[in-house]
Amino acid sequence: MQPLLVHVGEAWHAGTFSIGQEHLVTSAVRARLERKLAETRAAVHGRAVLACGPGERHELGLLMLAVLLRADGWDIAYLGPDMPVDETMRLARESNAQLVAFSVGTREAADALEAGLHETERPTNLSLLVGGIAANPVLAGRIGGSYLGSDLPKATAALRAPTATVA
Ligand code: B12
Repeated sequence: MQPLLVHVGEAWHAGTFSIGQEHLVTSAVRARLERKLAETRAAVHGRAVLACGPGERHELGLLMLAVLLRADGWDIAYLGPDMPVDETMRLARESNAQLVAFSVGTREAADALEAGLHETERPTNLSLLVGGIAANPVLAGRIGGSYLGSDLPKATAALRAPTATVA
C-alpha cells in the first residue's frame, strides 16, 4: 500500500490528482487497515498505545505499524491523528501499556511532541518509540526514546525482542 499512497499523495500535492480522488484512495486504504486492526489475536507482548503527535494528520504509516504489531501479538490502542501528548501518556499509564509509539510527519509536530513530552510525567516502565518522516535518532535521543527507522516489519521484529532493545 505504501508506494500507492506516496504516488497518489504526491500527485495531489503536485495538483494532478484532485482532493476528492486523494481522499477516496486514502479512505479506502484506511478502511482496509482498520478492518485488519479489528481482527482478534492473542496479545502476548503486552499493550502498545499508538498516536500521531500534536497537529499531525499523516496517520497511514502508524496505522500500518498498528496492523503489523497486532498481527505480531500486541494489544493495540490506536488513537489516530493529532493527539495531545499528555492525553496519550495518561491513557498509556491508566491502561498499563508497555509501549507508546508516536508518529510525526512534519517539523511542527516533532517540535510539539518534544515540548509535550518534557512537560508530561512518563512511567519508568513505559518504552517510548518515535517514527515517521520527521523523526530521526536525534529527536529520539532528545525525548529519551527509540527510533527504529521506517522499515515496519523490521521495527516490529525489533520490538518483539526483550525490552532492553528499546530505550
Ligand atoms: C498523503 C499525504 C498527505 C495526506 C495525509 C492523509 C492521511 N490521512 O494520512 C494529507 C492530505 C492529509 C496531507 C496533509 C499535509 N501534508 Co502531506 N503528504 C502526504 C504524502 C504524499 C504521503 C504520506 C503517506 O501516507 N505516505 C505513506 C506512508 C505509509 O508513509 P509515511 O507516512 O512516511 O510512513 C512510513 C514511515 O515514515 C514509517 N512510520 C510512520 N510513522 C511511524 C511511526 C513509528 C513508531 C514507526 C516505527 C514508523 C513510522 O512507516 C511508514 C512505512 O515506512 C507525503 C509525501 C511522501 N513522500 O511521503 C506528504 C508529506 C508528508 N506532506 C507534507 C505536507 C507539507 C503536508 C501539509 C502541511 C500540506 C498542507 N499545506 O496542508 C499537510 C499537513 C497536515 C498535518 N498537519 O499533518 C510534506 C511534509 C514535509 C515535512 N516533513 O515537513 C510531505 C513530505 C510532502 C512534501 N514532499 O512536501 N498529506
